[in-house]
Amino acid sequence: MIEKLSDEARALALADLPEWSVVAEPDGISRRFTFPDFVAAFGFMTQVAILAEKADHHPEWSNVYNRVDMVLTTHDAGGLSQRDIDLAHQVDGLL
Ligand code: H2B
Repeated sequence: MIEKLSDEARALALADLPEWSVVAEPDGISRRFTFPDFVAAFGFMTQVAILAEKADHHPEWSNVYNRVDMVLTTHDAGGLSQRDIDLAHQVDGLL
């Protein structure tokens, strides 16, 4: 069973993810992505979907035209876990 990160591990991990913000409800991290248009935004979402499915770890997200809002949280852990940190790095690597 995956566990929530300790406060210490969380602080360390977030220092390496400067574009991500902590959100309280659900306990996780969020980032807004803006693209030139819908096609670019949806192409990004397609790439993230492939990564997420491979990792069996899925974002909470929404899309409005050229904007994608993403929250990473681990339902199985009830909050932020290493899986979210790993996926955030993979997502950042797509940009
Ligand atoms: N994604 C996220 N974000 N959190 C989870 O706890 C989670 C998931 N659990 N994707 C996975 C799927 C689980 O439901 C399946 C059965 O492995």
